[in-house]
Amino acid sequence: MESQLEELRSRALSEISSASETKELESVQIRYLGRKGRLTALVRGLGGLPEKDRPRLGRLANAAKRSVEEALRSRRAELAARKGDSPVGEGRFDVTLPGTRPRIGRLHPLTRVLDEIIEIFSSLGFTLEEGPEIESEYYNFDALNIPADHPARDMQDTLYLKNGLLLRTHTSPVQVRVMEKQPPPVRMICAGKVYRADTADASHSPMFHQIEGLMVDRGVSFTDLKGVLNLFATRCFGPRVKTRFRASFFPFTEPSAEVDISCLVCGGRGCRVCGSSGWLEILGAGMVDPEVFKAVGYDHRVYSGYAFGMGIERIAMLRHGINDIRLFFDNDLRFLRQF
Ligand code: 2NL
Repeated sequence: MESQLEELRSRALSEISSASETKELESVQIRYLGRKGRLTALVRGLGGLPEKDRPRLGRLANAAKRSVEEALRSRRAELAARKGDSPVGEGRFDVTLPGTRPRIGRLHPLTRVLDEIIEIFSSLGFTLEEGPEIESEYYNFDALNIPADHPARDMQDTLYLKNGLLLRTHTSPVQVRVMEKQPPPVRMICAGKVYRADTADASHSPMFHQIEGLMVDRGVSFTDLKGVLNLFATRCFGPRVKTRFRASFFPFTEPSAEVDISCLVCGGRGCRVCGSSGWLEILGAGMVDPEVFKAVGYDHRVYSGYAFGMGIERIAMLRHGINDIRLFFDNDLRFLRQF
């Protein structure tokens, strides 16, 4: 009996220490300590022994049970710690390992270019103004001297809403609203989203961003416009950049110009990016048409002014060599993380 007990105990212990899963431990427990377990059966068998042997063998049997129970407990703890499913068990984590660095967000490339342009004009005394993205035909077209039959008003170009409202196609209505509200002098810029009925492709997006500027006072001339835009071009694209003013037409300015900078890629010699012309168009500008002043109640015989407008995506694409406007709106982190 004694040797049987010792044999069961040592077998149980060796099975416990070689168990590599908690499940195995459970089956060992059942096999030895369960209702029909071997150790349990042996203890039950004590009843049939002679009276004088019972106390001693009873103590031995209980000691064997306790040592098996204790071995099960400690092996369970070991396995749990190794699996890492114990809350704070040994070996759960190595505090000396380097941590995972949290990813830090950043500003969108359009926000960065926009902030920079705003800073350039703020430093020249221009205020930053805002206005609604949902506009009336009056502020978006009529007040800007855009005729009723102008192609820009077509359903194909403008996104119309109910009740004669529309999504602004440029930020100019903001300037009209500011002029209506306050007398000259005005020296302002406005920036924001504008909308066109365009299908997205590499160079079109139904929503994009514009920044416009307006200066109105007595004696404002085209020379003032050239000075401010030349300064803008060098601050935005670097001190070596040259500008070129080409005659153009807008219904709301007269005279009007389109402004080019010397190609950022080839420096003006001609390359693929500038289409071998050596020049890149960056904005449109001109002297505010007297018809616009009439609409807002400014006396065009006393005041003159200049205005300009540019697409922020276009500026950002030129600066960073980006060839598809849709990249700005895909929110693909592989793109955004490069800025
Ligand atoms: C372009 C050209 C331009 C203006 C915008 C303007 C606004 C008022 C009066 C007169 Cl209230 N003009 N804005 C003038 C010339 C050009 O934008 O190519 N934009 C992307």
